[in-house]
Amino acid sequence: MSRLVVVSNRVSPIQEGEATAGGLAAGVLDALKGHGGVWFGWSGNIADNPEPNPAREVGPITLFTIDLSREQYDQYYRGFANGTLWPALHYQIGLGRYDRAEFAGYKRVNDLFARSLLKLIRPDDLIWAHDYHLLCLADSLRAMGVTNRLGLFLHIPFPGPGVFMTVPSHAELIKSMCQYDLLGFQTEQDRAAFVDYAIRHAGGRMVGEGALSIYDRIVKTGVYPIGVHVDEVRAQAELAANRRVATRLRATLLDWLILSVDRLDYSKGLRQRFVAYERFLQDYPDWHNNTTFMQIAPPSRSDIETYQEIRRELEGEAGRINGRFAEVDWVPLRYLNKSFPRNVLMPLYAEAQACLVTPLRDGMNLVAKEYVAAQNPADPGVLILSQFAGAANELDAALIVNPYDEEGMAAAMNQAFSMSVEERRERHASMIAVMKENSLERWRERFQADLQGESP
Ligand code: ADQ
Repeated sequence: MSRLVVVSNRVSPIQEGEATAGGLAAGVLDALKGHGGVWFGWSGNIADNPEPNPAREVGPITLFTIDLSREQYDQYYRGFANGTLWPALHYQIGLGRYDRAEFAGYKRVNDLFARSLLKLIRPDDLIWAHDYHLLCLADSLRAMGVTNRLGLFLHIPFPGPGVFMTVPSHAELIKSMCQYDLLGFQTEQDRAAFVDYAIRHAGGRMVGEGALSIYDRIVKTGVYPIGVHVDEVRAQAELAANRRVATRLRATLLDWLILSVDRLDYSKGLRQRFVAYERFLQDYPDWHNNTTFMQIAPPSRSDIETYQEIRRELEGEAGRINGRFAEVDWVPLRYLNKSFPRNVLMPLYAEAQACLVTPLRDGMNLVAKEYVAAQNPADPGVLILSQFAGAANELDAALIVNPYDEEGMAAAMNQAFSMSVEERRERHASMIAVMKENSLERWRERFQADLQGESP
């Protein structure tokens, strides 16, 4: 079996034996733990004269990191990746910007990653890159003569060509992406959108299941919905040692808790969700004095202006809604700008009778899956899920809502609280079955096997 080399923007600061973070980090660590391998990426540090950091061994995994200069960080990370690609790929074209110098800086950092990798890789290594930060990495590696199998998994959506083409460098990006051997997407909609662009605008043609002939090469495309460790999440949610914060929370609550957990990001639909909760309080007054909506949303990317704006806006909305409805003994909305460790978060999920996961767009959304996995199967809570989260393709037994429809979301909250235990159990069992099928193990096994050129 070939050695696996994982490349992602950030390498998580992991320690052996420590509970790991969600999503990408957990999946990558799983993949590397089995047979060992290398994980390469940015350290998260900004330095005046960036140098590669000494390698670090964590069990069978070797971590290599590099620092970035302020200019590299500004152009690559803050600029093109998060100022241009993130909004465009989430269909938020009004929030994006484009600057040629930032795109050039993005390509230079992809080149820098490639040059650093060149010193680490062996001829038969499998190289698995992650996400929108590294769309041009394969192009850089090929230009340096690398012939290894190269795969990219895109964690976020890929939009229809009409939206993607609003990024002025769209043609160059697609050409670079086609230097990978395998392109993995979260949903069929994302894969189909990429293929649509490739065929209609880049001269590609299908030559087999998911395979494109394009730019004189064959590129495979596939759908790999990322999952969670279902049993591990439930075990964490139940563990008495993890439940201290959840128990404190319960002691302060009235009867009903609706929970939302997100990074503070405009793609997550937080403003629309706050307004929908206000609508729920307005249209269904029976739930006054016994319901709490708790939004956990630690700031992210707070040095980008659009992120500062959404933060200001939400603080205003939370104050306004509480001002309108609160009583001396009832605060309807609690807004927490902080993050919780996973072992604390899982019991909080288990405490909530409903979870609102209503992004305007999301590649997958692991909070939705973690919430379902954390529930007690005998008395599970209800997931209210946006139709625009990748997770809605699998979790169709959730209450599916349109995040732009505040009345519809308010009605779903009312329905969740009024649902019989039989119906809640039935919906929950159906979602657990799908999630066990599409587990995190299966995600990485399938991607790795396809990259290697074998079926699992
Ligand atoms: P994110 O946009 O970060 O990830 P999401 O999948 O919801 O979104 O969350 C990733 C992880 O972060 C989860 O495991 C969650 O528990 C944790 N997390 C989120 N908010 C938190 C909070 N407030 N406190 C503590 N932990 C929190 C990107 C894509 C998603 C895709 C993932 C994985 O945007 O669509 O599902 O990658 O592919």
